[in-house]
Amino acid sequence: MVVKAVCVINGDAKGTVYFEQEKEGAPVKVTGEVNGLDKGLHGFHVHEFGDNTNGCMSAGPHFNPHNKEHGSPCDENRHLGDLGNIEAAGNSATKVNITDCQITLFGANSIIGRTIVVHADPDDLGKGGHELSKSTGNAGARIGCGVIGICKI
Ligand SMILES: [Cu+2]
Ligand SMILES: [Zn+2]
Repeated sequence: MVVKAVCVINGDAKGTVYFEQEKEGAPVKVTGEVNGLDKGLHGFHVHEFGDNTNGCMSAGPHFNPHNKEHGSPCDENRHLGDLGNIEAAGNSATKVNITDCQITLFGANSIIGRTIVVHADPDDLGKGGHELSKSTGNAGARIGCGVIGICKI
């Protein structure tokens, strides 16, 4: 059974991102676009809580149910929510087109009800040597966010 979800991102960065998973265990396709980003890479993560009562800050840390270190989407040792970066070209909308094999829309570790956060700076994917590299990728301020919700198939 296919599951689809959607996230409306608000803040200095605004956009809409869709999630689609054909069945439990299948990769999740993440597509959409984000506006208002400066040229370059911007960290793009699922954060733990679907709580935006204090803006993007109340979304908590990166979603990390397996107690791993921050990493790249390709790493085995990564937070579940680590989706890497999206790359803005400058003046046009930034396309999001990610296929991820770790996030899921099924079960206890579903990302539905959690928050997508877009950051001001590049995610160094855990390899930057900064004190924050292994926790946040040193991706800087949270410039846009939104809660992931179930959408019509
Ligand atoms: Cu983040
Ligand atoms: Zn992380």
